[in-house]
This record gives sequence, structure tokens and C-alpha cells, in this order.
Amino acid sequence: MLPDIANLVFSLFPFLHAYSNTTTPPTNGSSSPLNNAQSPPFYPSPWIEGLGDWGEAYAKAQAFVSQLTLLEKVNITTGTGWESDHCVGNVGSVPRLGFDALCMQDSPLGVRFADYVSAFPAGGTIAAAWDRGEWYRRGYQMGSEHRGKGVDVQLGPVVGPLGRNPKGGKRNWEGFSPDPYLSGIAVADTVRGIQDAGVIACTKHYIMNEQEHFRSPGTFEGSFVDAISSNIDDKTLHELYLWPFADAVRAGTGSIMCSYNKINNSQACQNSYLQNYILKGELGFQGFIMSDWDAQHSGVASTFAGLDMTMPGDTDFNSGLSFWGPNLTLSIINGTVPEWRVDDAATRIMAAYYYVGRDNASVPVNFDSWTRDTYGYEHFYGQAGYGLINQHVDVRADHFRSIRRTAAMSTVLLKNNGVLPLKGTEKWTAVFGDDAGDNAYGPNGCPDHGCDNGTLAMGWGSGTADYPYLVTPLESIKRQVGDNGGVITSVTDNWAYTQIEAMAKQASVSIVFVNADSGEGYITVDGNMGDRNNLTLWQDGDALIQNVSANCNNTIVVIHSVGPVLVNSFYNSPNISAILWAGVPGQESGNAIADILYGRYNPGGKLPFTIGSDAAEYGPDLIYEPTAGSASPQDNFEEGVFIDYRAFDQKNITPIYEFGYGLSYTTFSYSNIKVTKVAAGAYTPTTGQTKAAPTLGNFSTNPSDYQFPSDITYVNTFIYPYLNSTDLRTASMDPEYGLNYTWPAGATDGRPQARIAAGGAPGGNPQLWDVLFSVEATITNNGTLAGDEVVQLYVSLGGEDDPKVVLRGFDRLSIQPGQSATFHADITRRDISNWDTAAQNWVITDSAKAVYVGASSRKLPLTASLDTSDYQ
Ligand SMILES: *[C@@H]1O[C@H](CO)[C@@H](O)[C@H](O)[C@H]1NC(C)=O
Ligand SMILES: *[C@@H]1O[C@H](CO)[C@@H](O)[C@H](O)[C@H]1NC(C)=O
Ligand SMILES: *[C@@H]1O[C@H](CO)[C@@H](O)[C@H](O)[C@H]1NC(C)=O
Ligand SMILES: *[C@@H]1O[C@H](CO)[C@@H](O)[C@H](O)[C@H]1NC(C)=O
Ligand SMILES: *[C@@H]1O[C@H](CO)[C@@H](O)[C@H](O)[C@H]1NC(C)=O
Ligand SMILES: *[C@@H]1O[C@H](CO)[C@@H](O)[C@H](O)[C@H]1NC(C)=O
Ligand SMILES: *[C@@H]1O[C@H](CO)[C@@H](O)[C@H](O)[C@H]1NC(C)=O
Ligand SMILES: *[C@@H]1O[C@H](CO)[C@@H](O)[C@H](O)[C@H]1NC(C)=O
Ligand SMILES: *[C@@H]1O[C@H](CO)[C@@H](O)[C@H](O)[C@H]1NC(C)=O
Ligand SMILES: CC(=O)N[C@H]1CO[C@H](CO)[C@@H](O)[C@@H]1O
Repeated sequence: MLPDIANLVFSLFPFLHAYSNTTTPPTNGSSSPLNNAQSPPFYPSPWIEGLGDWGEAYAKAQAFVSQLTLLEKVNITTGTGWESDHCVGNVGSVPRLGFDALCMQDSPLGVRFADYVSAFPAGGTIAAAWDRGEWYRRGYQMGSEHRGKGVDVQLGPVVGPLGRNPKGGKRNWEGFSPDPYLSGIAVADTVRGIQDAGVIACTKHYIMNEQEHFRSPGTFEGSFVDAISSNIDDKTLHELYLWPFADAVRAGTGSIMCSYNKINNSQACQNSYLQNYILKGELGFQGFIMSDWDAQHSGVASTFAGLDMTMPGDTDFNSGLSFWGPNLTLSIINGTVPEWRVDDAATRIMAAYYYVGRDNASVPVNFDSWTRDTYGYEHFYGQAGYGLINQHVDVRADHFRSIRRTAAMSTVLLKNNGVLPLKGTEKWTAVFGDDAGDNAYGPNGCPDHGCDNGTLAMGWGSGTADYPYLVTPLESIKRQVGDNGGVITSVTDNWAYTQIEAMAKQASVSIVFVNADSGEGYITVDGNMGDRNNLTLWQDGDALIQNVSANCNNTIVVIHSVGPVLVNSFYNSPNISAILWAGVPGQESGNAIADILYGRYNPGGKLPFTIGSDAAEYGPDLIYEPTAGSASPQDNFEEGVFIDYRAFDQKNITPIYEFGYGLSYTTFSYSNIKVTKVAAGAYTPTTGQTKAAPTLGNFSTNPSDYQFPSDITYVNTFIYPYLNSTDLRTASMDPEYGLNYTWPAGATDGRPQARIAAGGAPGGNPQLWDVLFSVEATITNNGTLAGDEVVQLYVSLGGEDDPKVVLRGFDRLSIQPGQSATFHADITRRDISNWDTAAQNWVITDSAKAVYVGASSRKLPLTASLDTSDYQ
């Protein structure tokens, strides 16, 4: 692992326009202007001020941190090392004040490494529900489960990756949607839900961690390859990838995790431009930045670049060494880092703690991540402190009910020739596919779910939780048919051709389950190193569908997948009577799909991504091989804002199923669009200065005050804040100790700093959320069944560089047959602004703008122009 000193190097140069002013025209590979892009320096790291509704939490945090000694401050910012304590991440405690060590725990869909917890639908699945209430409720329930286990910080939700390329591995299904607006609403509601339950949300991974290959420095085919660099221009950063993070910050996310990759060739966790300028400056983020596990690559450089908490704390897993811990103590007492910076880090952590009310919600940690045994070592890796470590507390409450409902609400009906809903009176029901049944190893039989056996209800990697049970489609359908006295048989071996053919010929209805999986890069499944190698179905799914449908003219296909899959081979076959996309729906999978198939729940989900007919249609491929001539693979985001439906629209490619598409068992008609202009003031850039950085208390510079206390039992490889020697160089164990006296200009400057025009409050300039237009339309259920319609509002920003349309509003309406409902959406200033790279602010351009309302990104029957003349 090489220390990345990009920030220091850049401080030697004037402010580089690495985040270029213009959208770069697509070019090939190394000739791209983005190739080897550099990230400009920005210092000092902004300190928390209590902006927005953070005032009270800030005051409490400051009062708490003011009581702390330097060692105690270092303790709460530094992780204690991998597998050193109960949770996947733990910092030190403050025993003197009775303050327990904070516990950070995966994952974005439930409590990882624990029993008696729920396995919720993944983010990329519930995005398809397009339902704010469900997102909030899921967040609240996940937060409650974490709280019940003693977790302080839930490591979720995910909006990085956004999903630039659907082949991108684990993090795509953990996140919501490649559309930034949809992701932004989903992340904000999830954050509010988690934090209303009294647990700190950690929105991650900041930023542009769009693929698994090369995300961290490592060995590839025998040679060292440095972490991949996502190279991006300023406009694309703001209009696409940063957008949902701004929503998360505005919703009050208590923490944000910096990612493994580099951005413009500077490691995310020490990228001063993205952490100091963009996140803490422009977005006014008041919480703390935590590193992804081992994503910290330097000590002082990351401290100056805005990192507030290092996870899991050690340089490499179980090295017993840390870039912080003793090194952070040293960097303060040797005068390199000003005290206000560590005070700020500690205050941000404590402010998040008070902001979500953990002072009233906290229970002691009652589980252990590293074993399910009831008794064991408190410090697993160091094998110290034997005792009761797993109390097996059941935290699930009745969450299974909403898990089932949300999974049904997230199911997207892609095709239906009238066969659905099934009556339950079908003479012979045949179920096919490995994806219909159980995993022979059990639902949690593959570590971190790193296999594709049995029905797929979550991807693999750290973003998972153990199932309390997994209801398979086969068992739910069997129960349904059995209750009706019907006949049901199944073949779950996809390669049992003879049996498949024989059974399909008999069946009055065949239901075929197929899937496609992805996950985190440390596990390879079927040759897929986290990222998918292709967009086709796994387990020979296309052949299975072909073998069944060739013999049965009433074949229903159900797809469980982490994202788009290619359906070319079967979607328009006349024998395929219906197609459903069910995502990765969590523990109630079978019940939810049976609810849809048998009409107990009328499907209303819509695709949160595009289904094309070729992987290349989505834009640049993932990088699967190192880039010649660069230590870091150079991933140039040349396509700008044109990903997913924006790319299909730009290139005039007709997708098979477009973004926002989804059918119901009823039908809806759209009429009467009405646009009302709302009086709003002019947009005023934020001006003025911050206060000076507060310094909370003082510290001794005498090394003997920081030595290991004689009464502490040293736990092997545990990271402490103490020094092992009174000689500072010896204590640092760093051969380069004291070598670099020139740190970035301004890094130690605690004087008042100029505010940023586009900033001013959490999320950015508050006037960006001024409502400029309100839009209404009438939606009529002209069918015969009650149903939900996800009504979508798109805006055309009108510029040459702009996508044809961008999503800017939606609502999921339940409408009775023959009835109408009024769709209402507000259009904010932000919704119709573009990022102006020269002004470094949002502007409403003079291009003609229009609003569209309809059922998908390509079915937009209603339109009106937006008169923005007063707002330019
Ligand atoms: C730091 O945290 C560790 C682990 O919780 C604890 O043993 C130690 O006493 C703490 N040190 C200080 C100075 O509070
Ligand atoms: C201090 O940090 C350096 C890297 O900057 C590392 O090599 C060294 O082991 C660390 N020292 C301790 C005591 O963890
Ligand atoms: C699990 O899946 C793998 C890969 O598809 C397959 O080779 C293996 O036989 C399956 N194991 C069981 C027990 O189903
Ligand atoms: C795509 O990947 C899956 C999973 O590894 C594999 O089963 C399938 O055969 C691959 N498809 C093609 C066309 O190579
Ligand atoms: C399927 O074929 C059967 C027998 O030819 C026919 O009765 C039935 O209507 C067909 N069903 C569909 C959905 O086309
Ligand atoms: C409902 O309205 C849609 C859109 O106008 C139309 O295509 C459809 O035919 C109507 N359905 C019925 C049953 O009238
Ligand atoms: C610090 O001292 C303890 C106790 O003497 C020792 O076990 C540990 O290995 C030392 N840590 C480092 C990083 O040298
Ligand atoms: C201060 O301590 C830090 C952390 O060990 C080290 O990187 C830096 O070189 C030291 N600076 C001086 C001036 O000794
Ligand atoms: C970008 O905009 C700034 C501020 O207007 C200007 O100074 C700079 O020259 C521009 N850079 C490029 C590459 O156009
Ligand atoms: C720890 C550290 O950042 N060391 C750097 C000090 O400066 C030299 C020369 O610029 C670099 O090579 C070291 O990596």
C-alpha cells in the first residue's frame, strides 16, 4: 500500500482546472482530456459550525469534546483495528466519562454478521417502488434493528456508485438508481428513517466508486496496480454523481464514507477538493467523514484533507499499526496538525451522535460480528476478554410484514398478455429454475452470500445480512396451488432438459425463475470478481426459458437480478405470456412474488433503470485490465451526464424497457396538465465568512504524558492512542517521520474563511430548494381493478449539452377503478438549474425549458413549457 501524496504534490501548482469547465467531447482512452486528470488542493478543512438544524447538536458536542483530553479525542476518531472489537468497526472509548466505544456496523439492507435480524429488500430493488413512505419505513425499521443490537452507525445507505454501468458490482444493487433525482429522494428518506430510529446513517461511498475491479491498490496478474482513478469534470460531478449526496447531506446524514478509489488521481479519503471544498464547504456537511475499510492511505495528509474517523483503524487489517492512533497524537504534539483539526473531527462525530439522539437511544452492544457463539473473546483477533458476547437479541419486531409488502410494491410487471393475475384454478402449474428453490447449503450457507445457488434475494459481499428465513417462490406457489387443490410440479435443475421438456408440455402455466448476481470484489462467483462480466442471465437462464417456452405457450418469466439483464432472446416470443422483474427482494421473496402472481397485490413498481438490448448501449465498459502507462487505471467519465436513459435518449437507441416503465393489472390515462408559477425571490449567492476554528481545551507537549498507562492490559493488534516511546520518532515507527515539513498551503489556517457561493447550509445554498413552479395533472384509473400508478415528471433543460429529459418529480398514487386522482409536484430552482463551471454556481440558463408528465421516461403524454424568464 503506497501512501498517496497527490494533495501535497498539487499544492506546488496553482489551482488546476482538473474539474474542467466544459463537458469534454468523447474521445478514446488515453487521448481523453480527462486522462491523468488532477484534483486541485483545497485547505483548510472546514470546521463544523452548527449550520441548518445542527445548532443544538453542535452545542452539545462542543460541550462534550471540551471535556476531553487529547488522547480521548484521538480515541474517538481512530478505529481499534480489524476484528478487535464486537462490530465491523469500533473506535476507542472514554472510560473516564463513561462513554462507550462507538460501534459501526454493515449493512445497507440490515444488520450484517448478526442473528435474529431481518433481511430487507436491497436499495436497487426498493427504488422500483418509487414510494417515499416505504423508503422511510424501511430506513426506520433497519435503524431500529441496528439500535436494538447496540449499533451506533449503520453503514448505509448507498448512492455511490450511482450505477454508471450496470455491470458494476456490489454497490450498484446496494444503491438505488442511476438516476440522481430518484436516488436523491430515496437516500434522503432512508437517512431520515434510520436517524429517526436513533442511529447514525453513513451515506456511502463518496464518490464515484463505480466498479469493483481495481477499487483498491493491489496485485493484478502478478503486478502491483494502484487504485483506479475515476476522472471527471466539474459539471458532471455536480449534475450527476454529487446530486444524491447533496440530498443526503440536506436530510442530515450524520456521516459519509469516503471510497476506495481515486478521483482525478487523488485518493478519495485524502482528496482535499472533494472532502474539504465540495462536501464540507459547498454542501455544508456537518457530520463526519469515515474512511472505507483500509481506504485511508496517509496520516497527516488525510487529516488535513478532512477525514474525521479512520476505519477500521489499522494501516492493513491486523497490522497493529495506524496512520492515526499514536500517529495522530504525535502529529498534534509535534505541532504539525493544529489542535482545532482533531477537535473538529471529534466534534463532528459527537454532533452526529447528538443529532440523532443517541444519548437517549443507546444500548450496549449485545452481539459479536466474528462468531455466533454465545461465549467467546470480546476482542476476537487479540483473543482477550472471554465472556458473554452474543445475547441473540431478536430485533425483528413485525418487520416481515412491510418487507413482504415493499417487495411486492417493488416488483415490475414488464409484459402481460392477459395471463396475469393467475386465477389459482390453473389445471397444472409447473415451476422451473434453480432460482425458484432453496440453496442446498442453506440461505446463509455461502459466506457473505458469495454464491448463486437457489433463489436470489440479495447480492454478495459486505452489503448483506443473514436471512432469518428465506421464503422461496416455489414454496409460496406450492402453498397457493395446494390451497386451491391444483397440481404443481417443479424442476429446479436448469440442465435437466428431458424433465423440463416433459413437464413443460404438460403444464397449463409454466413459471420460470432466472437470475443474475453481483457483489463485492473480494469474492469471485462463477468468474465474476464482484462486477458482472456480462448482462446476460446466469445459470443458463436463457436456455432454460427457451426449453420451457418451446414446449409451453403460457410461460411466465420471473427475473431476480441485481440490475438490468438482457431479455432479447425471449421477451417478444409469443409463448412468453408475462415477464416480471422482482429485483433482489429479501427474506419474503416467495410470498411477495406469489402476492403479485395471484393478484393479491396489483403490481405498480417501475424500472429504476433501463433494459437495453446490448451492454454497449449503456456507454463505456468497466475497466477490467490495467491502463498501460499509468499506475492507476484511468477511468475517464467522458460520457458526462449521459448514463442510463439519458444515454439511450442521446444516442437515439430504443430500449426494450425504458427507465420508469412498468405495467399494472389495470390501466391509467393522463390528462389536464396545469403549471403554476410560484413567486420566489432571486437566487443570492452565499457570502461572508465563517468564524475562526474553535480550539477546545489544550494539551501538553510532553511525550511522557502520552505513554501507555501501566494499568492497561494491552490487547494484541488493538489500536490505542498512546505512544510506546518518549522519543517521538521511535514512537511513530515511521522512517519518514519529520521529513515533510511542507504541508499544503493553508492546511493549518484556522482563521475565518470565505463562504462558498453555492453553499450556506447542509445540502448547498438553501434557495436551490425554492419552489418555482407547481405542476398538477389528472390521472384516471380507466381499468377495472384498484391499482397504483407511479406518475413521473420530467424536465427538458433545453441546452445543447443537456439530456433530452431528466426526472424531476414523481408520486405513487393509489386509484380506485373509474376514479381519478390529482398528481402534484413542485419544481425547485435546483430542478431546472445547470452547474455553471465558471460561476461555480447553479444557474437557470436561457434555453427554453419544458415539463412532461407521464408513465415512463418515454411515455410522456402531457407537456407544457416553463416560463423561466423571471428567474435567469
Ligand atoms: C481508549 O479506548 C480504549 C478502548 O476502548 C480504552 O481501553 C482506553 O482506556 C481509552 N483511552 C482513553 C485515554 O480514554
Ligand atoms: C505511523 O504511520 C506510518 C505511516 O505513515 C506507519 O508506517 C507507522 O507504522 C505508524 N506508526 C504506528 C505506531 O502505528
Ligand atoms: C452451487 O452453484 C454452483 C455454481 O453454479 C454449482 O456448481 C454447484 O453445483 C451448486 N451447488 C449446489 C449444492 O447446488
Ligand atoms: C455471463 O455470466 C454468467 C455468470 O458468470 C454466465 O453464466 C454466462 O454464461 C455469461 N454469459 C455469456 C454470454 O458469456
Ligand atoms: C396455448 O395452446 C393451447 C393449445 O393449442 C391453446 O388452447 C391455448 O389457447 C394457447 N394459449 C395461449 C396463451 O396462447
Ligand atoms: C385507458 O387509457 C389509456 C390511455 O389513454 C388508453 O390507451 C386505454 O385504452 C384506456 N383503457 C380503457 C379500458 O379505456
Ligand atoms: C506498544 O507496546 C506494547 C506493550 O509493550 C506492545 O505489546 C506493542 O507491540 C507496542 N506497539 C507497537 C506498535 O509497537
Ligand atoms: C509529526 O507526527 C506525524 C505523525 O507521526 C509525522 O508524520 C510528522 O512527520 C511529524 N512532524 C514533525 C514535524 O515531526
Ligand atoms: C474555467 O473558468 C475559470 C473561471 O472563469 C477560468 O479562469 C479558467 O480559465 C477556465 N478554464 C478553462 C479550462 O476553461
Ligand atoms: C510521509 C510522506 O508523506 N513522505 C513523503 C515526504 O516527501 C517525500 C519527497 O517529496 C516523499 O517521497 C515522501 O513520500
